[in-house]
Amino acid sequence: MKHWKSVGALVVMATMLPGQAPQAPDAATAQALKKFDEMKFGMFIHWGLYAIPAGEWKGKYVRGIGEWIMFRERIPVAEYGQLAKQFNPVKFNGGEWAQLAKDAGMRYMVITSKHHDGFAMFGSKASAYNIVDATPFGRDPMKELSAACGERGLDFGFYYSQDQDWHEANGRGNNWDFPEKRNAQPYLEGKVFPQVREILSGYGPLRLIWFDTPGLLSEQQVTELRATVKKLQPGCLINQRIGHGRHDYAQTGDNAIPIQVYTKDGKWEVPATLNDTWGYKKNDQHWKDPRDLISKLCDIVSKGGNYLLNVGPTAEGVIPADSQRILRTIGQWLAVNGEAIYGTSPSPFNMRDITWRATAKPGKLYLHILNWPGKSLRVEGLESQVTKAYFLANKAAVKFKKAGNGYEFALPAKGLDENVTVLALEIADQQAKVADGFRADQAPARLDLHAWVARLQGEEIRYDWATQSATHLKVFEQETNRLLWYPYKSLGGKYDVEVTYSCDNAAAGSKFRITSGRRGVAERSELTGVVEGTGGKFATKKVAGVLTVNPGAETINFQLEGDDKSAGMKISKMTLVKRAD
Ligand code: JFZ
Repeated sequence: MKHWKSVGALVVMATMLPGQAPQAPDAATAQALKKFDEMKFGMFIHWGLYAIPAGEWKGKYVRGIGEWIMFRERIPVAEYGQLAKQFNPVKFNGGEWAQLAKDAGMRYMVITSKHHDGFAMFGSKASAYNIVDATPFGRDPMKELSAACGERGLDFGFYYSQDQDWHEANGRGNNWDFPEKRNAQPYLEGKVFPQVREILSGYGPLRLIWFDTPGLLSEQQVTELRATVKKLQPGCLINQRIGHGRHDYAQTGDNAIPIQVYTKDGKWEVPATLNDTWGYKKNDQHWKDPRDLISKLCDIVSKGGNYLLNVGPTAEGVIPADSQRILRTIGQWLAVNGEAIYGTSPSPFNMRDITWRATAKPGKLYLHILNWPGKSLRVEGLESQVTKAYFLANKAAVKFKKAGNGYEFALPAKGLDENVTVLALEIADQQAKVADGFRADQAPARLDLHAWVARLQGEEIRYDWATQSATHLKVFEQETNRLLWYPYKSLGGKYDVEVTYSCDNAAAGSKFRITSGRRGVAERSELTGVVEGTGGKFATKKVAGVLTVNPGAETINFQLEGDDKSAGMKISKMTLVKRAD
């Protein structure tokens, strides 16, 4: 699958760097950003013609994300376009989708108005390649959906693929039907600007527009695109994937969560999947555990982000039952614990392990207990006086005492909630005072990068809750499974590295590689080693050499290389130990 990396992804990734300042907000944008920050949790929907093949082409399973099937299989426009004649989502019901989002505790919805395949999922005058004119369905589902969201008080927004368009000779990406040479301007003028005006005019107020994979548009073109949006709806937020820093708020990579509180570059959002695809794939049953997703919501919000969680409806217009089950479980948790999520500010503490996370409101701290610590919880570095502590789940008072440089809370033997139990604290200060070394903007000198905090990339890799480690580190020629951590300006300097893992003696011997840097940029730091047998028990091993993490580093990676004899190893964490030099 060489083309996947070389043609599409790489060009795109290299421009997807965090750490870009947003545009200075005018009044309408500032007000929208405030609302957006309060919402914390939204529904992403990838829905289009790709839901028909659903991850299979001509009887063959196609690896990778479902909405990329046209690209991966080099399906000619004429052939892919035939799918429109079959697209008839008779079971679509906008009210049900909006209600599901509401039941999940989501506060906004973002749906694909046009993905990279170029097919408009709304009635478009600018291109006949749209759901009203080209399908037997003949309806505009986006009208119904935007209205249904409005009725339920959910904010609404559109995803729009502005640069990649595999249906158009002058859109980016399709080099199997069209010559490589491309002139983006007529494509922008003929399709993108008119369609963007259409989606901003016919569907009520949009909270945001979600552009994607900016790639190769010029700064001038992107500036014009931004102006097109703001002229019609000044309060419509623009996401970072518009490119050239013309955004109002940022995206992390998909399923990529910063390792620490991250507030240096304005508001950000984590787009994430419930399984391993965005567009529906019938074979993808790798559903994430609601406990994991709820914990990730707490983790993201405590670091300053929003969580945009995706569903991929079928070609009939149905959101898969497993997605619905998972989302409703999250909603039940939020119905009890939403006070600790919506409208909160990020943690005043840095993140030292995966026991708890914090969010804050004036005079209050919420401790989200992700991994039950037993009969007491120690919170080091909390200097503000605690006046009251209680669980959100039952309002029962919790005993506490000052201990060392912080507090100790007396807990029952087990959590009140099988997912995350929230302990609310009332404190004597409006904003918590935190001791030196424990504050959010200070990285601990010994920093554990837990597997749970990493993005686990690849179809085979799994997180094992029992041992809190990642496993199935399969090696493939082009898309090796790996762990990726995102420092996002929280680290800088030289580090000794330790890896904590277990490996059966018989499986030992694969080479591993740890890198820090930016994809596609020369100045990378890299360490290698060999996986040792640990008799199946967890052990901490020092890695030879020194890892340099510069403040602009996008990721820190761990992966196997060459063979994957040791794929079944379990990695629980990497520890970065700051060097004096
Ligand atoms: C893009 C799309 O190509 C994909 O189909 C989906 O819509 C997703 C939400 O966005 O894929 C990306 C874009 C950026 C990164 C990763 C995948 N990134 O910055 O890491």
